[in-house]
Amino acid sequence: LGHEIHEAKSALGLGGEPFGASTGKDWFGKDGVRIDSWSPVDGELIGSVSSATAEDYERVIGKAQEAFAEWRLVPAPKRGEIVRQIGEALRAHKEDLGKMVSYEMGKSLQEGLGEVQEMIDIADFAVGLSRQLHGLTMHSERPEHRMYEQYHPLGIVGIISAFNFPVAVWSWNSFLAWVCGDVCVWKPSEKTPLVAVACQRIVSEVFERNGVPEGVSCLVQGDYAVGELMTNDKRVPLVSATGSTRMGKIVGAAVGARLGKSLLELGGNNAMIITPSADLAVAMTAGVFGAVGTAGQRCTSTRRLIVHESIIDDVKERLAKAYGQLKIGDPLDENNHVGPLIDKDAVNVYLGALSKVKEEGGVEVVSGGVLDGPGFESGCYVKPAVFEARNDFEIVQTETFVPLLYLIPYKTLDEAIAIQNDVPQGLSSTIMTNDLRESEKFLSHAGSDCGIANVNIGTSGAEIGGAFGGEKETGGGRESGSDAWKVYMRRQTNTINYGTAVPLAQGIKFDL
Ligand code: UN1
Repeated sequence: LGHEIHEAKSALGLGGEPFGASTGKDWFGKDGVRIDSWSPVDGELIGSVSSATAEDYERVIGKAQEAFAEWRLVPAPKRGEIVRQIGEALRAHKEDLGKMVSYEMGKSLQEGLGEVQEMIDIADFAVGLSRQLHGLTMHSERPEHRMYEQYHPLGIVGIISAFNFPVAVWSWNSFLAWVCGDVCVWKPSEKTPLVAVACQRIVSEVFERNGVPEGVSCLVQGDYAVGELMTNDKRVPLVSATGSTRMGKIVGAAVGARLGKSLLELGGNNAMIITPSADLAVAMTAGVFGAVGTAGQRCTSTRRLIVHESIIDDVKERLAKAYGQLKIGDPLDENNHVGPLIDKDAVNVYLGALSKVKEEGGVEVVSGGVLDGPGFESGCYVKPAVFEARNDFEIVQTETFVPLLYLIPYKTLDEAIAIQNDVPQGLSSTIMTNDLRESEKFLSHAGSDCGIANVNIGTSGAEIGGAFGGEKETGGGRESGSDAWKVYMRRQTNTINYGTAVPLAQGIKFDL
């Protein structure tokens, strides 16, 4: 493992000391507090960066402002061509970057590679989009007048990303923002600073080769304090933040106080309804992957199974059997299904949740626990657990970012939908059914209240082509596919008079 990681690190240019801030090929900021990156896989120190200081941040914003003045003048399809080359560079680095994501964050190698694939896919999507930043035209009510709308670049986009998708979430934002003509300042999670350095190096090389100005892609390392510089900064018209609802409320309030725009992707409490007509083999594969994949650390992870009472015993048996077959261990070993949690703090959160669900009256279906011994030296490996619970338990209402699944019985579909919706969050949801009436009701305006509602597939694993995001405490933002690009641009309505008279709207007369 040591050797492979060493090779990936040097291929990604992570050999030297990466400083705390970058505006492209220019790296600086070595005076801030040191951030060490420890791998949850084996507990080894991977490397360190410095936090960007307020001075570093100012230097970054200065460069970003200068860069924006130039970048917005580059025709959108030409900007798309640069993003196309970034996609190519990511293809070339897919193995190494995927491996580093897996090693620094702890997700399985397959998922690490999948995350880089999502970046490649969004690059392709952005290239097409660069020729389709359409506005509408409309008919003016006045003679010899033309009316239309256009989308202009917005300026500096601040991106605050989380540890669980340490590179893909940045790409969903930045690749779209770049074709839209914006420049980006990225504050990655302080738990995964090195894969961010790798990405910044990859894009900087492409930018440099194409003569793109320094400052179109910027990186500032650090914790919430660096994020705060951005959220309070009027020079940053849009802040896109992914993370906990707690964080999102702070970011949303700060950006809102200066009437800036925020795009929030916050917690989920995603449920799968399993009806009597469900194909249980499909439901089990989708449900178990949703609950234990990425060790339960996706915002789309399945946290609740809402199961019809007539099949709940069957589901329990199948779950116990499936969980019994899970292999937990080194995520870089393709035989394992479940890797470690991100760090020991997360392990404590997991333990706290286990005691809390028991205290509230949850009944154990599959028991949990922390693993120790050879292979588990990092102390971050835990057993995915399942409890029968009630939806109104405090712990069930909370997003706990660990592989802990709650089973909740129901009698009628209306009750199941009410349970599904009765949580503060509204990200992803799904129903397992072969009954058309049930699936249509679930997808109707009286059905799921989430930003994502599926039938016969899991809650996690959304494709980049759709708009991604959710309602209620999930924050309301949409990113990635569909028309999510519009948030990265400012809309302008234009009316042009090509006649010689000045007819007023609404039929008003004003003669001089
Ligand atoms: C996240 O967990 O922050 O749907 C995003 C999925 C991924 C995205 C998850 N495509 O699981």
